[in-house]
Amino acid sequence: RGPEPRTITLIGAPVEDGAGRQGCSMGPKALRIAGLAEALSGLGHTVIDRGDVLPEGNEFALEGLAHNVVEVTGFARALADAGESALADGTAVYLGGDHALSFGSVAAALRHADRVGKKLHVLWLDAHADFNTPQTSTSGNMHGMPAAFFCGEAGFDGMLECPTMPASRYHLVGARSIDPAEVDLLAARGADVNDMAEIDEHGIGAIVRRILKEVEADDALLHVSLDVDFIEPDLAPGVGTTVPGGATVREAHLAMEMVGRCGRLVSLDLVELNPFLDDRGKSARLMVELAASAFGRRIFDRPTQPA
Ligand code: B3U
Ligand code: MN
Ligand code: MN
Repeated sequence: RGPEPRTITLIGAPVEDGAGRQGCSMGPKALRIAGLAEALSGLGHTVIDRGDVLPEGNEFALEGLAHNVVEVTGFARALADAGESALADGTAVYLGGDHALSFGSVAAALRHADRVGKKLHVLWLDAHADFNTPQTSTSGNMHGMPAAFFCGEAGFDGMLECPTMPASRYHLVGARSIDPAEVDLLAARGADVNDMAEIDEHGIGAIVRRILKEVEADDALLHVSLDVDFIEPDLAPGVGTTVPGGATVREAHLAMEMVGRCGRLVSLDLVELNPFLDDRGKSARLMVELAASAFGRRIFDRPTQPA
């Protein structure tokens, strides 16, 4: 017996202009070669690969420090539209691409949630908070900014049409590198920040269970954003921004299996995979396995959400 069958649209998002180094544009291809579609269809889901999104032309500009605004905005707008139509039919998986793709993917989820009259929660599995704005960023790299955007911070006016969400529904798990200005902003907005120390103290199961209970209590939809650097660099070397002390394969799988059992996942980002830095496809394959867990792969049937 497998999970409830769903329609899953794969959306290639070869954006690399949000990151400080090149290579993430090859991510969608690597995830396909690693067997993403086959892993999901093997669970009984209907998988539609709609190919890679092309960035929309624009002349958008931002004040402050933000590199490649036109490229990132072009992808964000195209992804928001592609994602929104995919969510009308079921669920979406975004094949990144750097984390700037989440300007578009979360915009799509927020538009969809608005349309069906539900709240959206976002589970952000990442070493970083990605909560900078063009005013606070010291790198100017836009992959460090999407969460600030969809939580409604100022500084992104006119970039992309979408409802925003309160930072209390932004659940960061795995954090171990947050800029000082981000720390202040996250605290001021009441974001749900769970750092590695918290994982060590309580276990990732307890943290994710508490988050999913909040999602349940709100009768909300869930978007999950999985950054390769959430995982320990030795286990997933294919990423440009490694930070030591990351999640283990077991911790990452447990988090994703719990997401899979909760039945509220509407969209999943697989981001920051840089095949140029990977070790024989190891990180790509791990991302595929984790995606399968999020869509219901389990080792043995047991009751939903253990206490
Ligand atoms: N917070 C830093 C570093 C960073 C964020 N996301 C990644 N790196 N991948 C910044 O550049 O905003
Ligand atoms: Mn990130
Ligand atoms: Mn990161």
